[in-house]
Amino acid sequence: MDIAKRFSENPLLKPKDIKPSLPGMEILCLLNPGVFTYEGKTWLLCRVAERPPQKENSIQVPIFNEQGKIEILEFLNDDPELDATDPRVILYKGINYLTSLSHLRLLCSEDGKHFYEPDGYQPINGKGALESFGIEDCRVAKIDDTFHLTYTQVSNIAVGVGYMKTTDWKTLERKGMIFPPHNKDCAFFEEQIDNKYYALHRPSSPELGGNYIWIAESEDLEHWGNHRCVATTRPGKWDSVRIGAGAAPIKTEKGWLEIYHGANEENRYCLGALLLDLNDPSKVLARSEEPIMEPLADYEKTGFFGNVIFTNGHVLNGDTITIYYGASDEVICGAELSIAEILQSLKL
Ligand code: MAN
Repeated sequence: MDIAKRFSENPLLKPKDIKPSLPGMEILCLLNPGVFTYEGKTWLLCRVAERPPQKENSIQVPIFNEQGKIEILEFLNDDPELDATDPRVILYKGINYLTSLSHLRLLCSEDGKHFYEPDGYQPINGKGALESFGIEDCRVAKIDDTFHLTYTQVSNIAVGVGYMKTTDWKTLERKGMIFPPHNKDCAFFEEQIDNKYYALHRPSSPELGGNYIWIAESEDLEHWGNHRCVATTRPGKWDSVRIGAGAAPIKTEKGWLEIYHGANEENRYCLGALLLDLNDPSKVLARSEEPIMEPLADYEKTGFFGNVIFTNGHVLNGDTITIYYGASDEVICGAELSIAEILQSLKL
């Protein structure tokens, strides 16, 4: 059952609400923000997906070249070797290219509903060979006074998890890839358990296994080990093909509550919850049978890639979780969920 209370102001942000990062680019999608509070405001670290204006007979694909400059690749629509059936990714001569290039952009708000770009903060761009197709879907975990950013690094050779950290959002320390390919959807726990840091992550194992949520441990947040599988996909259910963690797990009396996304064969993305043991978070105590939120509103059902609700950020206030989410891979929306109601839906 969908138990989310959507903001009446949705969508809160659309591609046309912000400026492209460079002249000659257009914003195709504004989506999947990491969320944090800082200096009394709510902040979104948004994924901005850009591309050059398209031509009638060809697809223009932007990438970062070795010099860190944007270069445009062109694929003719009538080329028999081109497969452009997925709006997000094309296949040409056996190689995948993304149709847009994503960077991360900071927006903030006094009321959590009206967001604007503050002066003095730079967009965060991909850098180096492992980010030549951009950076995406950043989670922000706050531990002490440091913000830890875990995000998807995309390039022609890999999809993996990158890590950077900051205390002031003006200077970033880039730490490189912490979970090698194929991996994404990495969320750090915001406190240690038994003197160890933990992270949820989502490796993909195409031959045996699948797209499952895993957990790992670390002493320093950079080097990860003792990987264990926490949850698998469930045939015949709403989360039958791929699952991935959202933002940092929420500590409750009953356990760590993790809101995750699950997709089925139709690429319909819904949200559900996992409850993990407080002392051993590799142990699942309960899991949503049905989604707690699913694409129902028009802006969630149609858009760049319809029938998608994807969250990787929230703010907490007592029992209320305000999630920010990408709808139809195109716009950013907000909704409130009650922790008590989620726990009740897990039939504890
Ligand atoms: C998938 C989708 C896209 C994303 C790529 C690379 O194709 O999730 O939105 O850009 O993976 O991460």
